[in-house]
Amino acid sequence: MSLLSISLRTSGRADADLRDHALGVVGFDADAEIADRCSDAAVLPFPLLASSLRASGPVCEVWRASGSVERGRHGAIRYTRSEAFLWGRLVLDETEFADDMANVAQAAYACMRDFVAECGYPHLLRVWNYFGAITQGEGDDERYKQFCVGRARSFLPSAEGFPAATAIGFPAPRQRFHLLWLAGKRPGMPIENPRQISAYHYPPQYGPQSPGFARATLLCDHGAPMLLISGTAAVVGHASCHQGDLQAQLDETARNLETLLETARVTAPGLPPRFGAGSLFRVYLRDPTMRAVVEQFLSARWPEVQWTLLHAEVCRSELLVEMDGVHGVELAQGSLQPMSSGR
Ligand code: 3EB
Repeated sequence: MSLLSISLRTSGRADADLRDHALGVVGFDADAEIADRCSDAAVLPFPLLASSLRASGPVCEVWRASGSVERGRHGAIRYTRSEAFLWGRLVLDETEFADDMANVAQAAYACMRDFVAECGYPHLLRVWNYFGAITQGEGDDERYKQFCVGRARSFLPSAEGFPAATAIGFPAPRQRFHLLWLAGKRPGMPIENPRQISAYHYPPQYGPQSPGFARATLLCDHGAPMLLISGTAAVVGHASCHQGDLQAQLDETARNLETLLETARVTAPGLPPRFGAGSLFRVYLRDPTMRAVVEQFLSARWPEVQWTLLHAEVCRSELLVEMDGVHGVELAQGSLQPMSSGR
């Protein structure tokens, strides 16, 4: 049994039970319902374009850990912890940092780094970075590049390496900076993709500071193996491919994801060989009018996968789509059942 289970559900099904058992709940857009039912839910301001649930209303991801959980606050951080994992988040107002993205990232990462060390979950496994206007600014002043600079000031790789990560822009011009993470008492194992140069080795044309993340984190001493997959796009080597061609970028992204899974299975043959019911993806799409193309792609390539499709901006302006997610998710009875009593 894996110690984490993750599922997608309509917000209406996420009831008060979540308060006691969920490690993290992630809602999208202005999901008043989930915010109301579960005051600890992280609601990310990405418009939800569609989901594998084909529900008309809002949906949320529910991350559950085995055993009981405890919630708390530490300064600006809100966290939930279980025996093995710490789920945390932090939202900073950019105006308090003179709108300097490097300073925002530096402050957020210092906070996260100190907190996970202090509270005994020193191994960062997965990090999500979300902020507005991600490609705004010229040359090395571009906000994503400045984010990489600030992150690196507060964050060195640990003995095992970098965590898996996502850095994606809200489609609105400027929002607060959201940092979310999963940390563990025990380390995960970073996995790289042989089709791609490691991001931390990207050449300087992508910014003065190469991005500090691994392509995935493999959890294998936590029960059944699980793969936490970083934001993945149509990048081969270090170059963006298929400019202006969404279908080709989707294909290339899928090849990257499948190669990553193949690579992880060398170490963890117990991971299911294909993306399917035990996989959950977030798909970030730059142009919301193209959503049908993505929906069609997902249902043809991975009909069983659970997904949300979000309107968002990828950190290189030529990239039209990016995906991240988890694979090897527990499909025990219960994770497929609604949490409230009635169906
Ligand atoms: C890429 O492959 C796309 O800076 O944390 C993906 C995942 C990307 C994480 C990050 C950036 C980050 O380089 C961009």
